[in-house]
Amino acid sequence: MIAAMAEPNEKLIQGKQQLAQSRAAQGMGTGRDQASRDRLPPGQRLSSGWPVLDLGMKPDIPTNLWQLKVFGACQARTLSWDDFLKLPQTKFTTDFHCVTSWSIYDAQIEGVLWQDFLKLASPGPEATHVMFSSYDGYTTNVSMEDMAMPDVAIIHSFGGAPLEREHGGPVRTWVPHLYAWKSAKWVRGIEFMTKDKRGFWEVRGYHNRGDPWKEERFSRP
Ligand SMILES: Nc1nc2c(c(=O)[nH]1)N[C@H]1C(S)=C(S)[C@@H](COP(=O)(O)O)O[C@H]1N2
Ligand SMILES: [Mo]
Repeated sequence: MIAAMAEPNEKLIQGKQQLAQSRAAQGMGTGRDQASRDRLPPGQRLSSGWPVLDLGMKPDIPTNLWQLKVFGACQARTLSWDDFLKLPQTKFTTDFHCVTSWSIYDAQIEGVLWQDFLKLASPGPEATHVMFSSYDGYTTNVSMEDMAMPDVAIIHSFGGAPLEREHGGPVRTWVPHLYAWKSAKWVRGIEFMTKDKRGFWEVRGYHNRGDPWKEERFSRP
C-alpha cells in the first residue's frame, strides 16, 4: 500500500463546483452546436508554462510500488511498471487545453497509445465507457468513442524526461481532444463500463464530455 496521503482541499473543490454550477445556470459554457475549427479553441489563451492543477495533493508513487489495475468488461489484469514499459511505446506531439482557459501547444509526450493498450485489455463489445481512477481519489469518465480518437494515450514522459510528479507522474492518461480534466494524473485504475457514469468533476458541474471546440465546459443544471 501507498502511505496515507493528504486530504483533498475541500474549499478549493467547493469553489470550482460553485463556479461551474453558477456559470451553467447562466447558460455559459454549456456547449454550442457548431464546433470551432481554430487550433486555439474558443475562450482559450496560450500559456507560457504548463500550469499545475490538482485537488490539493500530489501523491508520491514510486515506480516500484505503482500498479495499474485494469478491470470491468475486459481481460482483467494488474500491470506493474515493468509490464507497462514492455507495451509498445510511441512518441508524439499534441496540444492540451484546460477548462480554466489555458492551452499549451506542442507537448512532446511518450507512452502507450490507447489503440495499443486495447490489444492487451481486449474489452468486450458491451464496453461503452471507461472510468479512470487515480492515487489521489480522482476519477473521470470518457466514452469508448472518444478514447478511439488519435493521440489518446497513457503517458510517462513529457519533453523527453519522465513526467514530473506534479503533472501526474509516474503515469497519467492523455485525452488531448477533450478538456484536461479528462486526463487522469497518477492513474491507478481503468474500468471498462457497460454504461456511462460521471466522474469527480462531472458530478460537480463540469460537462460530461468536455469538447473544447464546442465549449463544453459546464453541465446544464
Ligand atoms: N488524479 C488527478 N488527475 C487530474 C486532476 C486531479 O486533481 N487529480 N485534475 C484534472 C484537471 S482539472 C486538470 S486541468 C488537469 C491538469 O493537468 P496538469 O496539472 O498536468 O496541467 O489534470 C486533470 N487530472
Ligand atoms: Mo481543470
